[in-house]
Formats: sequence, structure tokens, C-alpha cells
Amino acid sequence: MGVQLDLFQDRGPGSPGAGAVGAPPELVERPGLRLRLWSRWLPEPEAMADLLRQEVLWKQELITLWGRTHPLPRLTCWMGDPGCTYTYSGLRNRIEAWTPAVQRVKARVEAELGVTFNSLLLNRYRDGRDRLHWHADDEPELDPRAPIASLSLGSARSFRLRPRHTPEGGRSPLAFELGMGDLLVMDPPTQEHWLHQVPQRLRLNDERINLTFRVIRPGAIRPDGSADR
Ligand SMILES: O=C(O)CCC(=O)C(=O)O
Repeated sequence: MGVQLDLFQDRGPGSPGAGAVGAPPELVERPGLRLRLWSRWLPEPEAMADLLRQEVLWKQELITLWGRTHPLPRLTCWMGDPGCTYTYSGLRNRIEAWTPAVQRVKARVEAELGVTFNSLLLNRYRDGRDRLHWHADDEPELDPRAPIASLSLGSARSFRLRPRHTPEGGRSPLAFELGMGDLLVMDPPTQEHWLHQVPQRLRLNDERINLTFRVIRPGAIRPDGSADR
């Protein structure tokens, strides 16, 4: 059943007032990596996932790799302040305005971390076939001094990390099951030294939504959308 948006205008799923922030996270540290994990951090994650299904403009983007064009294996939406263009894998994302539910979650994440984010990538994994390949969030327009805050809703999926120099086929040294309101923060310099992925899980039919809050440096973006380091 759909959720009535007008019921949640001031307080509701994701608002900073709905449940406490400030509990200590689990800290994971390795050479070149620092993660903070709050399990089941967001109250009412299913209600928030319902809101996001309704109010976000989900897109099926196409990317071109090695001269061939493919649909991205997930739905996405890029949200942010004006001027926060983001380009990855040759895809220049159109900025969508913050929606009410996302604004509430953003305020809650910011209250927890003491960081102001100006942009967000939303990923919607429709089922276990949707996935995200190995990569780091290290594009030149992203502020390398800022953390990336990743909030997961819906069914849990494996989130894996490996140092950049390890071969792709090997066992990932770090793996977490993320869903159901879990908040994972990747602190600098993690993106410099480690890659991450969400692999396929073919027998899974359920959906997962992930939000990664980021800090873009608008001053680094040229008029054509490319960026300077
Ligand atoms: O879905 C996830 O947990 C990760 C998303 C992510 O890494 C990204 O958008 O760069």
C-alpha cells in the first residue's frame, strides 16, 4: 500500500526528530580505509523506501563503454544543489531537486555526522540481477576530504571492498550485508586506496534502495561538465 506523503510533512520517517541520533558506530579500519557502520540506523526504513519509490524520478540511464552502449544494471537518480553536476562512466547526470523525504533523511544524516552534503546518488536495485561494478567514488568533482555516507533500505545486499591493487577475482577482504536502514560512512582516504561493489545475487527477487550522500566541489566543474582535480 502507498504511503500518504502529506501525513509526513513535518515529522515522519527519516526526520531528525524520529528516533535518536548519536549512538556510537562500529569502526572498521585497515591501511588506507576507515568505515563507520550504524546498523538499523534509520527508523521505519520500509516507510521511507515506499516514499522514495513514489517521489523520486527514477531513471534508466545508458552508459557507453568501449564503444558499446548498455543500460545501467539498476535505476538511478542524481539529486543536489544547483551547480552540482556529476559525471561518471561518461554519463553526465542531470540534477534533480531535493524531494521532501530525501530532505528529511539528509537532515538526519547531517545531524549524525556534522557534515553538510550538497548532492546524492540514489541507486535502486530492482532485484538480485541489478548490481554495481567495482569502482571508487573518486571523480575529480568530489571533495576528497569529505566522507561519503551510504544509507541502505529494503532487502540486504552484499557490499564488498578490496584494496585497489588486489586482483578482481579473489576473495574480497571486507564484506557487509547492507539494507534495512543501515548507515555506512566511508571516510577519507578510503576512496583513494579501496574499491567497492554490489555483486549480483541471482536468487534474490526483492528490491534494495541505496542513497550515497556526497560533497561536490562546484568550483571544480567546467562549463562542459568535465572537472579539474
Ligand atoms: O549500493 C550501495 O551500497 C553502494 C552504492 C555506491 O557505492 C555508489 O553509488 O557509488
